[in-house]
Amino acid sequence: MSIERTLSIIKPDGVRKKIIGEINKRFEDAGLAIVNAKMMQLSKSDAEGFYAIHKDRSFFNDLVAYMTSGLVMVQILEGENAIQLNRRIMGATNPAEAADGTIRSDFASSIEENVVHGSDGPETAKAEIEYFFG
Ligand code: IDP
Ligand code: MG
Repeated sequence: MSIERTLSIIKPDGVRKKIIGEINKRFEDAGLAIVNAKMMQLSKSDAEGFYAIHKDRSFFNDLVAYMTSGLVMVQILEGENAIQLNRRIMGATNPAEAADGTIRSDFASSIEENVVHGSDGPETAKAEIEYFFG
């Protein structure tokens, strides 16, 4: 284990639900520090580039429309084992499968509108932080 950084996004549904504070409290209570953050309105090309790995999936166009539907909070979380810890706090992609007490179990309305993004490994964390923070 080591001190890591990971990219977190509070997606447009999370911002609309006014749970930025609630979500960030969960990260901080778990020992993660928010070391950079910015509110953004993603453009279509921002969202397409960020989710390029999913470009051939049936849900890609819907995903881009959702991610550009309002402001997002893009942030860097830092701490011991931050990448996996953040994924654990978020819960599974599908809220129906997310463990009790996770963000997605508590707040997500569907497999698409699932409130938060988190990098899934060291390489994606590095690339995603670079994508938004240079
Ligand atoms: P993750 O966000 O848990 O890493 P991914 O499989 O990387 O999940 O998918 C990226 C995002 O695409 C999800 O968070 C969700 O918003 C959306 N998504 C994933 N699978 C589906 C699906 O089957 N239908 C609609 N949207 C999906
Ligand atoms: Mg993913």
